[in-house]
Amino acid sequence: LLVFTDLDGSLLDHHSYSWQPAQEWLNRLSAAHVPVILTTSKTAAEVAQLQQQLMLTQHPFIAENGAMISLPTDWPGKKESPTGHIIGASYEEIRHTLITLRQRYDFEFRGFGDVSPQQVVDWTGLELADAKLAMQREASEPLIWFGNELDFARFEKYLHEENLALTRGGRFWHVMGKEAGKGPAVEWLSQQYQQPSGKPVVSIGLGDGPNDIGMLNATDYAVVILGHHTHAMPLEKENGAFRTTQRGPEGWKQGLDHLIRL
Ligand code: 2M8
Ligand code: MG
Ligand code: MG
Repeated sequence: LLVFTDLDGSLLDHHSYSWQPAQEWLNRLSAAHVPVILTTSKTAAEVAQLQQQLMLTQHPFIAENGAMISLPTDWPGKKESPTGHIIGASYEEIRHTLITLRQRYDFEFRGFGDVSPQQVVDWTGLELADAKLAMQREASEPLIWFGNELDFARFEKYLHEENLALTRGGRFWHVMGKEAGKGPAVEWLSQQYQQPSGKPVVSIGLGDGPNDIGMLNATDYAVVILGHHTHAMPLEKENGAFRTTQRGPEGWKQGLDHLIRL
């Protein structure tokens, strides 16, 4: 069994970033040696800290919405990792494209690269030190769009022409390379866990937002956690999907209570 989980609004509470209601399940999964693979739009710097706090450092993680896969140092299949660390465009390339498009078309948005750590604190409710970790971007840029819908459609089209894509997180739009995403990252990592014996690996995905749909489609079982947004969460296969009535870590617990009977 493998567990892929989103953080914000899923394992972590949308406002307090606490995972307390999920702790009991984390203990059980750890005792059963089930890898819990953090799959998030957060940066590697943020995830490294959370992995320590959650006692998950022995497992790989997926950061920046799938634009970054990090493997533990003793990972056996390391050589086969896709194009190194970053998938798609680098943060510098993304920022360059964003600034060029804004100068050319007067698009109204602000990304993490445009603002102070205090502004990120105000947007997210993170502690200042954590906001600074969230600003250590390597392969994706979160942004807030202030313009109109028509301009947004043009923005998206121009990003596509530059091989960039947009996905929706809990608070922000995220810009990253077209080929990056939680779905492809989960598929790649799941394959790494395939036993040479051919014994199938069963996976569970838990997520609350539109940026989690790829991950939820790529796992055998999906827990759609009730989100703080109004976006639809259509999945390819509705069988095998459980939709929680609780939010954040309470919903996370509810999902595993439903799927796993110990
Ligand atoms: C950003 O990501 C969340 C995830 O859903 C969002 O879009 O609301 C990221 O930039 C992440 O690095 C940061 O920790 C988080 C804080 O809420 O916001
Ligand atoms: Mg989320
Ligand atoms: Mg997320």
